Amino acid sequence: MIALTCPVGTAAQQAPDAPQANPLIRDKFTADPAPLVVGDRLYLYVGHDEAQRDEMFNMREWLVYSTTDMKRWTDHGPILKATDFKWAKKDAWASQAIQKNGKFWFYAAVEHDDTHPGKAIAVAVSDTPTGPFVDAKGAALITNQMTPKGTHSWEDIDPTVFTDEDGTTWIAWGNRQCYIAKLKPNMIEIDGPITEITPPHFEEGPWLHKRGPLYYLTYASLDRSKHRDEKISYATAPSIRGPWTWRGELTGSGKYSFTIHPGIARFKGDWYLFLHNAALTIGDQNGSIGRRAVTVEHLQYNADGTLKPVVQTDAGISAPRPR
Ligand code: FUB
Repeated sequence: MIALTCPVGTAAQQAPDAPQANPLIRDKFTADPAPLVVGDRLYLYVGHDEAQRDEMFNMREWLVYSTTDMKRWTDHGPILKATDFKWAKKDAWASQAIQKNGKFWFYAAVEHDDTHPGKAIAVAVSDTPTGPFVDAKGAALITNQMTPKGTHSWEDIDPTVFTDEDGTTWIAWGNRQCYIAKLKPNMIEIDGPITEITPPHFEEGPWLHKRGPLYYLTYASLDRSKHRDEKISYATAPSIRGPWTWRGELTGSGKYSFTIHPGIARFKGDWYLFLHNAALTIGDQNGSIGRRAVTVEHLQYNADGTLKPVVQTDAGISAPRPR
């Protein structure tokens, strides 16, 4: 484990020097940020973008970073490869980790082998947030075949996990269709039916969280009739079971990026929205669809629980929290 003064990496001259400025990680391309708060530390799980030239995605592993002050980040290195799941072929796509029963459970999208063609959701487990993580099930938790209504093979991606006040953990996921199901207490099996909850313009990257009495489903959205690139939208509900009310767009698109991906956390009393864009250049490699960079912005609520629109900036949280 190497302690680094953040932003992590060698290309810090590309953006404002403030330690909290965007992008957060500058020596590697990273995407699909998923924060997890454990005690006084925030862990940030990301996919490692390694696309060469005009390759679309080349993502082989997940990385984790952590911070105690949102200024200095520690690089804990890779925690797992897609091929550590013996039944998976490739594609370390979006993930989220959660703590339960004294263990850390890591849910992630991968490409299944030919026994279950299409994308699938894997679950790994560790005694610590930084690993080592191992396949917790020896098989996919969710396969493309479990959601037969879907129209394409990459429908079962982007898991988000959330434990409700009664102790039940829920998993939501999807691309074009958004699904939700309960997890059994063992965290490696679905409990009961898979329900579709697709909100308007849902594309991918759902993120579940709760504040006060309201549940939030935040996601990458794409109104294909109007826009070329994804934005972030959200819905709220009085219960994890819904009904979900669409609240519209939360952000614009990530700079130069077709995709965007929300990850939300409350840390030391403040709320944060993690995202990615494609504005980072490393050496002669520019940002692109498969070379993204994670960022963070302040997240603010209105008195009625709706979210204030978030403007993506280079300054990020080095700028004062808006009031
Ligand atoms: O990073 C690969 C895929 O792109 C993710 O699974 C999606 O959310 C999108 O960011």
